[in-house]
Amino acid sequence: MINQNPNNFQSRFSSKFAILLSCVALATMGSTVAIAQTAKPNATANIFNFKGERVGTATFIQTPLGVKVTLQVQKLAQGEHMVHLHEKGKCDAPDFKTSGDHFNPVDMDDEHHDRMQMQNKHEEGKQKPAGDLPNIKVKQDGNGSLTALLPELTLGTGKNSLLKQGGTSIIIHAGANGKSTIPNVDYKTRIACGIIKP
Ligand SMILES: [Cu+2]
Repeated sequence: MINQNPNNFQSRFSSKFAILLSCVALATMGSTVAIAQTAKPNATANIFNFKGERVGTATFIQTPLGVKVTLQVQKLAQGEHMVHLHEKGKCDAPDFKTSGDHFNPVDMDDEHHDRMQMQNKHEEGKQKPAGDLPNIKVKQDGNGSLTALLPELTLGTGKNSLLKQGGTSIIIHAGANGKSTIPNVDYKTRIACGIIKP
């Protein structure tokens, strides 16, 4: 609409109001697009022991606070087991060494990194790898479950993503805190592995 009389207050007012309204509309559209782009896919991992038997399932859900992990296991030895996300999406039996080291990307902005260091210290004052979960406690019947939030990780894009190039995996160890659940097997032994997939 062309304002033909610039001295007409009402007309000037309404065209300014129209511009304001379109700004609000554009801003609203912009944030809708941003929300759509940050909505991340979920992921799962089927976990197998060295014999190829399925011993667990993990699901991964993106939340605004990080990745929420739900782990359920069965047919495992009673006791506490360490659980970590490892840096490669490979699970070659029997030792699962192809899963690589602990997943610990360091691609964080400084503020976030400082906050994480305050929250996440090991006994020795060393920062815990971003993909370390709490130990899972397996009952006498071989079942166990656990949920945890991994605030430094994402299912989106970038180095911190569980779905990054080359993938990631979830590893269950034979024991925790220096104690093994299996006689004559070191507590650090990798006893089960699952590739994390979208
Ligand atoms: Cu591990």
